[in-house]
Amino acid sequence: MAKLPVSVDKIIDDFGPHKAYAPQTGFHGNSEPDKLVKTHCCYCGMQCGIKLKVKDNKIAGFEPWEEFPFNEGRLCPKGVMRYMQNNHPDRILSPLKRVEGKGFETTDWEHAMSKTVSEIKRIQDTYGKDAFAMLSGVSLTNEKSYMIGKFARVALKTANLDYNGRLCMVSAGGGNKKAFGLDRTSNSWADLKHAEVILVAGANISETFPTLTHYIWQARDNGAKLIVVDPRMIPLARTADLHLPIRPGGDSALFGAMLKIMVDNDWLDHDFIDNYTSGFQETIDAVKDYDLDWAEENTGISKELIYQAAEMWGKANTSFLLHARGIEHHTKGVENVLSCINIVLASGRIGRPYCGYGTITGQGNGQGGREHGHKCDQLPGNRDITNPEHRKYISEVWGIDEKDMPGKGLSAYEQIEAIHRGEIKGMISICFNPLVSLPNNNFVREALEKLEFYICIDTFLSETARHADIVMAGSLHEEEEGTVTTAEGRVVKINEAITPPGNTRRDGQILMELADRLGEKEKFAFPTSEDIFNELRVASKGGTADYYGITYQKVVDNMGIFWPCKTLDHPGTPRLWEDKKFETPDGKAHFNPVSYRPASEMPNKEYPVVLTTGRVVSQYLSGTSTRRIGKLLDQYPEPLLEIHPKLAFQYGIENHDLIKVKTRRGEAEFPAHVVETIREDTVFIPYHWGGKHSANQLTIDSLDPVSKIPEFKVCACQLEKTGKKGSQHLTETAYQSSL
Ligand SMILES: Nc1nc2c(c(=O)[nH]1)N[C@H]1C(S)=C(S)[C@@H](COP(=O)(O)OP(=O)(O)OC[C@H]3O[C@@H](n4cnc5c(=O)[nH]c(N)nc54)[C@H](O)[C@@H]3O)O[C@H]1N2
Ligand SMILES: Nc1nc2c(c(=O)[nH]1)N[C@H]1C(S)=C(S)[C@@H](COP(=O)(O)OP(=O)(O)OC[C@H]3O[C@@H](n4cnc5c(=O)[nH]c(N)nc54)[C@H](O)[C@@H]3O)O[C@H]1N2
Ligand code: SF4
Ligand SMILES: [Mo]
Repeated sequence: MAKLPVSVDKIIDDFGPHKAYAPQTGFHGNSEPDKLVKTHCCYCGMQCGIKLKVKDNKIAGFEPWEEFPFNEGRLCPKGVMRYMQNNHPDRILSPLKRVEGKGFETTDWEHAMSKTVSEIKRIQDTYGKDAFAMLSGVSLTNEKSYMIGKFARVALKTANLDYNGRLCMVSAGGGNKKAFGLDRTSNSWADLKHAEVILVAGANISETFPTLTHYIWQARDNGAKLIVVDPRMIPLARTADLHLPIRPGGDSALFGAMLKIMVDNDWLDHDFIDNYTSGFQETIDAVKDYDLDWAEENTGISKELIYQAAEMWGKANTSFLLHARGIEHHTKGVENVLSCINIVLASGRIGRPYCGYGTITGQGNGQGGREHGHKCDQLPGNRDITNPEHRKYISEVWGIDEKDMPGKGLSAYEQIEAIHRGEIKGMISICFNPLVSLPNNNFVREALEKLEFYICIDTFLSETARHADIVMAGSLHEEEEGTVTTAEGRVVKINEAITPPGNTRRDGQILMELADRLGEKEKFAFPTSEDIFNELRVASKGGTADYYGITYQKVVDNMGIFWPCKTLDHPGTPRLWEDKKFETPDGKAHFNPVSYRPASEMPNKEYPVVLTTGRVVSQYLSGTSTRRIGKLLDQYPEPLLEIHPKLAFQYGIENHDLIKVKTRRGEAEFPAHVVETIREDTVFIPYHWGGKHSANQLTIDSLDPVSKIPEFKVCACQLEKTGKKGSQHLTETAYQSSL
């Protein structure tokens, strides 16, 4: 059933060209609101508290929520603009159906639902249950994440459910589970303020978690030393004591070398290592040859800096190590994480005041969303779908026979490969824009067009939604009640500020109706979000991510509760492992030997430059929301190629010249941004744009063997100057580039 591609001109005719939107003056909330709703920002994992101003069932502005303990009213550029997505003229206000070769027409819910269910049944009857796959996302609440896990296994009865955290937190999750048996940052951010040394690896905190920067500044005021490991001199690095400008892909070599220096100088906590850890000897054996010459060669950092970093870290009394996607988006993402954990365990500085370690979770509910069972290998409470006891417990909670519980499914990118192989024929996605965010996205586009039937639940007609047969008009964060878990492990309450506009529906309602029509009405009869949460509490009970003792009332009364919280009278756990009992089978924290290996694609003569990708402060993920908000777009209208003046000189490139970047997957043009803040052998492109401005046309689709995360942070490229053009020229098209 080959499909004709949707004409993009037709889409623009139907819906009008996208307009970056700024509401009229007066709409910012100058008039008296009908109500102020305390909730949280819809974007990153900080989940800053915010008060939304509601007027006539529309979000009309915001006020700071100063009492909320994490951000105390502070917000970043995205947080203060987020309310503008709510009334955006591009919002999908009704379900849509694709008309072959033409574009989309509005349709009613009856058609959208009945067509979807008949196609699910047709595909599953013809090709088997697993031929229908599901992709979801962790901008969704805990309640929706939990319901999606249950929906895929109980209503769709497919093994093939995965989520966009696969592109985000899975390397950290894999490392944390191996080392600690539990996947959460060890201490709340409050402990950062009094740490003596803070090491930040591959996390551009001032741009990606701006409100967390305040905690680091407070620590600096208290005398903390700061070490930043990043190929770019990111804003945080400009005031750091040490900036280690690592060559992308070199982190496990750096942390291995630091561990060896700590051992050689006996900057170790022997009591902690002997009594509360296992695997130390094998781990130090693995790095015994990592001398400073070897380390300089494999990290691109001078020996002196490496030694100074090891000494600063090794001699500290209290410390906090933070990392994010810079070390995790690699084919050795899990190994990089473990190599960080090794230097934390060797120092013994964990499970104590002002001594912490953690990944900085990216998406709004990146933490909760990775606990409640919408990963392809996971069941609620961070249980394992292949573990017979875990399967039995969750089957009982769900009221199904254990033998009907599907097994482990394919991860996100593996699903795309399975579509190409003809094994997956139909798909439903919610809150995921894979066409912009998966690597090697020309291959992803071909896969989407191969699907016999594809349904997308979204709030905007994303690049991916344009390849759907049915688009269901879902709800924004502010349109459905629930909870999310912030990056520090605090479960907070999302409040419904307005009802979904036009002919849109709450995501939860859409999933429940689909489950009903698939014959599973009773198992999805949740009158309220709180009812879903109460089932989640039971499902998580006894798992490592235990939410049983958390209730909506407790969350509201305390402005958040840190999990684990096992009983109703327990106050929650801001600081883990104070008793030094870890969640591993032997109760010890595990060192893991890590041997450095290079990235899957290293530069060579033909492709001589390293390409790395990431974010800018004013745009969020695949940009569906932030590319539509005028003031955010003005700040950074189109993707620029960051390049060092020396490398630029080699190619005769000047600021704003157009540069063709070519990799083994594809090519694309970007205006040059010549800056001294990047390594001379590396270029950087932000990935928030689609179509011909998408960085992911270039990235490599090799995956970490354990976590299956793609190697977004390293591949090899060629550069060619193609024109001398001002960047302004591209602005209009960059916004509309949504093929
Ligand atoms: N403004 C904004 N904020 C966001 C988001 C957004 O899209 N926009 N997204 C949210 C989400 S989901 C996430 S996951 C987080 C991501 O937050 P971060 O991980 O901080 O963001 P990135 O820009 O992907 O990567 C961070 C840094 O890694 C560096 N880097 C690249 N390669 C390497 C390497 O090999 N080693 C090391 N040590 N560093 C390297 C890059 O130069 C970059 O500065 O941000 C969250 N916050
Ligand atoms: N090259 C490169 N690629 C990357 C990265 C990188 O650093 N470099 N980073 C990766 C990372 S860390 C991440 S997290 C991924 C993110 O990748 P995606 O998950 O694809 O990005 P989002 O933009 O969050 O896509 C979410 C979609 O859901 C919609 N949406 C948002 N909220 C809701 C909601 O409440 N309900 C419904 N129904 N829909 C909603 C949005 O409109 C959007 O279309 O990208 C990854 N891709
Ligand atoms: S730091 Fe994150 S949660 Fe806070 S306002 Fe900015 S985007 Fe929103
Ligand atoms: Mo992410």
